[in-house]
Amino acid sequence: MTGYEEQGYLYLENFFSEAEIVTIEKILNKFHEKWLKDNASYYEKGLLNSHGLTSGNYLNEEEKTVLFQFISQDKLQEIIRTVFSETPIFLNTQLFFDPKNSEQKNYWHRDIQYTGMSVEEQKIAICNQDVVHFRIPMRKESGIELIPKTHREWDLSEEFEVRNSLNGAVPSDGLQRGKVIELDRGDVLVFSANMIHRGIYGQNRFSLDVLFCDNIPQMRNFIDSNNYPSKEILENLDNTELFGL
Ligand SMILES: O=C(O)CCC(=O)C(=O)O
Repeated sequence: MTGYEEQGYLYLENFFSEAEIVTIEKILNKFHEKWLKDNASYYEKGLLNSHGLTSGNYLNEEEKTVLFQFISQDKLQEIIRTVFSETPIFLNTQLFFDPKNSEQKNYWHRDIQYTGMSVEEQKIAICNQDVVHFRIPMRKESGIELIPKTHREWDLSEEFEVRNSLNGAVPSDGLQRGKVIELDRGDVLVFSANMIHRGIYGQNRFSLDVLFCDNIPQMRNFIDSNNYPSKEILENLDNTELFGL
């Protein structure tokens, strides 16, 4: 399980058993059904993810406990220890699905480009802070296309133009250094949100992303404590330092 620091991602095939996936799948389905009902207009307009599965009232305490037990389980801790040099902190959960319109284009980006930091600040920040996605697909999907090593390295000019729509480029243009990682049920893709990446839509994808980040003040500002486990739920979890705000 090595290579994250150099490449910016780890692909672990067949990491979860069918039984482990089934346990969370029914909870994710329930959340998604309720979310779709309440967010139909956003879905119509092109939204392709939801977040905050562990906050709000779509799931009950028991379901949230199961999700948190999944998130904080020892098996994932092993990956976390190889990815982060110090214990990170839980950030949030997301669900990724296909856009309603199958013609909708995907978009290359770094998550950090949406934080309001200047480009110069972003160049520095990718070298000393990280948000890491653990993508856990419920179905076979076309996965994520990413540019290895860009979690710590800045763009080539072509890449910068594409993700920022400059000089006639658009964010869905192909990029030469892109590497597609296809995923199947049971696999995990761990990747840095610092990287230049895009989702590949299709195959009715349905993936849970669990996000962790460095436990540093700049990152803690992005944490919404509503997503965190209650005192009662915490008593049923191991590795509670992940939730130690
Ligand atoms: O899967 C997708 O559509 C995009 C994923 C992504 O960009 C992200 O997780 O930051």
